[in-house]
Amino acid sequence: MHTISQYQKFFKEYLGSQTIDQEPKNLYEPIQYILALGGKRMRPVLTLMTAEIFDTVYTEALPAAMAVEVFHNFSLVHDDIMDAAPLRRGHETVHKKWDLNTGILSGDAMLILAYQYFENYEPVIFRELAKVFSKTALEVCEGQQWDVDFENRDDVTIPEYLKMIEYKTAVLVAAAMKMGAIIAGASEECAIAIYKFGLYLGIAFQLQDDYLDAFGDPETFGKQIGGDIIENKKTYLYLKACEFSSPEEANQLFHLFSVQPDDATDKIHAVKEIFIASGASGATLQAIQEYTFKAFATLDTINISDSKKEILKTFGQNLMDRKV
Ligand code: DMA
Ligand code: MG
Ligand code: MG
Ligand code: MG
Repeated sequence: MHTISQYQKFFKEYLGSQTIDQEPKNLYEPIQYILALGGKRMRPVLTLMTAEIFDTVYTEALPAAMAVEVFHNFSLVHDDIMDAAPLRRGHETVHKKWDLNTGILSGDAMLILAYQYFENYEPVIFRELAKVFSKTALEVCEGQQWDVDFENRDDVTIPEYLKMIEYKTAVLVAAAMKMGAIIAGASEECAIAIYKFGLYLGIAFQLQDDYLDAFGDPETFGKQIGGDIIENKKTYLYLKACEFSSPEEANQLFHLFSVQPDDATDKIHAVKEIFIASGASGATLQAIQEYTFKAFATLDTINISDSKKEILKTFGQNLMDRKV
């Protein structure tokens, strides 16, 4: 087995070898731009890693890993439009650097491009990968729709929030792993178990994404701190703060989330104070741990060696400790 940084390196090389050199460049330039900016490459690394866990060389999984990453970037470009985000990976978002239409169309082009990578596989595997991909893509779109619908609702519950992040985020993490298992010819039972591991890990990942959106270090985070607060996102932090607050504090929070000031600095500051004072930030950190450990518990049901389980645990542990 390889290390996480080796997988990252393999994937970077593959991505570099796949430069899309096509005319016209109207859409390919923004696609190259967002893909080259990189990020953690968590999802493609999971595809490569899972293929090796089930005893196949990682190179077999490179096209599928690429499909996963290109799809992820489609969802990010659209997400940044939906979230009115100015920054991604420390750089201007695509719709800011170009314009709204370029954002929408280059995102859509990436969705198609992602699918084309499956043509590297023989028909039986192709069909299975395509099936997972379509299901996942539809679920991500559904989850993203809930996310924006929730901005305008004040009765969102924790189970609804968890379902929403399962759809918008966790299903892709899970699918990235399942694709690795499919390529390796793992049993149906193993593919289901690894999917479940990915779902829990993905939920922990999004909980932490929401936490870092408020409490991350602006120097390293690469996105605008407080973006979720500006957009009135009903995150775990917000929902727990409502649950734990006195009626007066909950009212204050409710009021803060019903205004859209030109300068959001004071709003962000006040909301973060409530997140901390109410115990919501602590509860979120605890939930991140809980879901990471739920992921680890599913490993007991998979018939792989202890050293391979350790590799997946290290991966989960690293995610839990991340700052970006
Ligand atoms: C994003 O949730 C989910 C998808 C499917 C891109 P988010 O808006 O919190 O993501 P980010 O913080 O990266 O903008
Ligand atoms: Mg979003
Ligand atoms: Mg966003
Ligand atoms: Mg976020």
